[in-house]
Amino acid sequence: MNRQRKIVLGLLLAIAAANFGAMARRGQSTPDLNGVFRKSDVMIPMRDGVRLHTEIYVPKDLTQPLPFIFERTPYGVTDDENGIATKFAIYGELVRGGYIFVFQDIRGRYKSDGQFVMLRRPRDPRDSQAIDEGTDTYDTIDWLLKNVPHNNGRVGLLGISYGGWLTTMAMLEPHPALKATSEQASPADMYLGDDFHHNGAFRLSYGFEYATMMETGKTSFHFHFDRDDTYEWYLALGPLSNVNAKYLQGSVPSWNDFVNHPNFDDFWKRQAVTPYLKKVTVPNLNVAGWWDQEDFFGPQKIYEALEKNDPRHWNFFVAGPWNHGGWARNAGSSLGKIEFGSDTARYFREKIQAAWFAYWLKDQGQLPFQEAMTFETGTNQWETYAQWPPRQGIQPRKLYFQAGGLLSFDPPANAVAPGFDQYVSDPAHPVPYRHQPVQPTYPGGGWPTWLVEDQRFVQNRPDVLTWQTAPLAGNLTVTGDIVAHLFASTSGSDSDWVVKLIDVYPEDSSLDPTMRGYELMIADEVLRGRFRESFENPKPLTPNRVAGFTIDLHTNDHCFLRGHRIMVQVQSTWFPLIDRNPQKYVPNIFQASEADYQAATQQIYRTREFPSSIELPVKGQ
Ligand code: PG9
Repeated sequence: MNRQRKIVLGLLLAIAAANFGAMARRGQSTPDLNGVFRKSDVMIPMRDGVRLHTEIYVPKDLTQPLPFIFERTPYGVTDDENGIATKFAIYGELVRGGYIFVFQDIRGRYKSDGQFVMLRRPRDPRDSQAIDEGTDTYDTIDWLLKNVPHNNGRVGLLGISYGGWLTTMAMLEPHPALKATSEQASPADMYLGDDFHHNGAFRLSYGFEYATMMETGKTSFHFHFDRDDTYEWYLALGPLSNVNAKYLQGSVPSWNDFVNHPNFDDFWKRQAVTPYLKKVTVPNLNVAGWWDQEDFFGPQKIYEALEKNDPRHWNFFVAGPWNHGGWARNAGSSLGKIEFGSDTARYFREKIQAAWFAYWLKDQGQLPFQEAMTFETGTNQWETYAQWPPRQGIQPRKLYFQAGGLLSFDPPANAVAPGFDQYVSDPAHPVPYRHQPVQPTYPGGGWPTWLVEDQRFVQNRPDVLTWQTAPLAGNLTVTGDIVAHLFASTSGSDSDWVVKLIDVYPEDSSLDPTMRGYELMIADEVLRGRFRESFENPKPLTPNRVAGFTIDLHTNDHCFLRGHRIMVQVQSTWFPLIDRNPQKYVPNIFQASEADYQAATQQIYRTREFPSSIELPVKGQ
């Protein structure tokens, strides 16, 4: 290519890349890339004859063979008014690096042939005829290498959430040309911790709205709620059996699966991806957001599973202050009202993701870090670690619940009567998980930022209990796994326990007035009491008998700053995020009747014998 053409192409790329961020922020389509790429729209045949719709973008004036950046999606490869895939909105930094881009609709979605199956199980590799998302990726890569000229024989695959899961599937039987992957917010286990359930508690609004979105046609569909506040709609719905009786009539396969598999049975175990991840087959960058409202559990568990067999040191972990996919869009300098002091998402895209693919696919530069890199919120700085979660310099310490709503590092001294705090949990008046009105999950609305909403909106409800420390005398950083140990009883025979770890901002006049006293949730989780001993074999709780409940609040990297308080809230409903527990044991909550739902008195103990606490991995003490 002559020098002049090279300069023109370079300029076009630079202008395009510079415009991406601003345009994506304004919700507009990407700059016109017709001058930059030659596009082809093809139907690629898979081994069973099914053809998948694929768009390929080759830089017009390439000077040397280039690697592929490949993304597969169930949400549609749609084009903007210039005929360019809207996917480019998140790829500005990679466009600048010079790659051949490939975007594909997966089986049964949008313009691809075949049948869509929600999180299709991995195939049995002994069955040479069997297909799964991994074989579709394999077959596509094979076709690309043979049919797209000027490729350098290397492929990088990435995707967020469903796309992250598709990426993870491709690692099971990888094509030899697949040289780097980045699973980003991939679900790992839909029963234990991702979109559809957490610890066996059903994620009602997400499960219902996502299943109907994906399984009502080939393109995404949004259920029409006849109320503005979906909290009211779900409450008026009554027992879950009304979903099929009144609305779906058995037509949505995933909903039927929820109903037919209320426990952690083979259905969920075969769908979970972690058991298949026996070794690291491709260099992989796992990416998680601390406030990911959908799949925060997944990337942590995938990293953890792969890490057990990573002899070539190919498994990496990044986490930052993002919601679901927040690293791919915008600057990432804030989330809701929370400020991070720098453009964390842009940093990820430029310094981590772009560097990652350049290293593995083009032999350029260095790896951006050695093992794990996380953004420590509070102090708002990037940190690197030799392992995740780190062990060195970390001391597990327990914060105990005390009388008078206090939390302290001293164990409760004795069984001061009554030795517990209590509330009445009434399924007829469940605690909203976010400010009302609760708009539908997709599109738009408050869903993407609900995890950073100020928790004061429920603090004074009689069915939400609160304990907090005195203002901290110095910074306190938690880096690693946070675990709640509750000792609790219920007057019912089943109960949900929701635990929230909160950073309480000081009433400090130097702060923006809306941030004074702000209650920012740092970690949160629910456990359905029936699964206290086993997710496979639920058991009723014995009414009014104290039992221990261990609730993993997952890893984190957060500094509670001097002057802030640490708070814990406990409640038994979180609606309509989580379906209401009838609080009376029934074998399958999806078949509970209206009459099964009953109020229950809940007691949280804080005595020497039953010392409820939160275990924190405290750094540097
Ligand atoms: N969280 C979404 C999802 C992934 C996989 C299965 C079900 C839902 C997503 O954002 O793609």
